[in-house]
Amino acid sequence: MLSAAVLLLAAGGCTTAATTSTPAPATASKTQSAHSGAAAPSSPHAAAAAQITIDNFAFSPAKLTVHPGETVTVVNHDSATHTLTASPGSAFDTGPINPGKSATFTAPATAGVFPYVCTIHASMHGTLTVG
Ligand SMILES: [Cu+2]
Repeated sequence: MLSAAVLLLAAGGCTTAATTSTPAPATASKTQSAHSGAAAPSSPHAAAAAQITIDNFAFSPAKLTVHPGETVTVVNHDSATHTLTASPGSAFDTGPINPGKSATFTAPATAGVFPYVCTIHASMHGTLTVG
């Protein structure tokens, strides 16, 4: 009994001594909060929003799959004006995007495959898949 108490005390003393070098636990709790702050891995995911770039009179990627109703950003890197227009059909249309500018459109709410073109340059086309 007594020896057990002594052992406990000794153990307690030991632990206390270790804890007295406080910087370790403090750092640990800081690391934890930093962790929970960085525990928003959804932000990098959200940053990977749907985007189509126009470069050298071509859509990139020419085939893109998005979620229904997702916002798609179209960036025009060319020195010419382009559009991204559903064709056939009228599911979406950015209208003219001036050189160096960007525009957004909302993907159709229903799943399907939607070919699109640039109404200014017939050679430019791509496919938006909603699924
Ligand atoms: Cu064009």
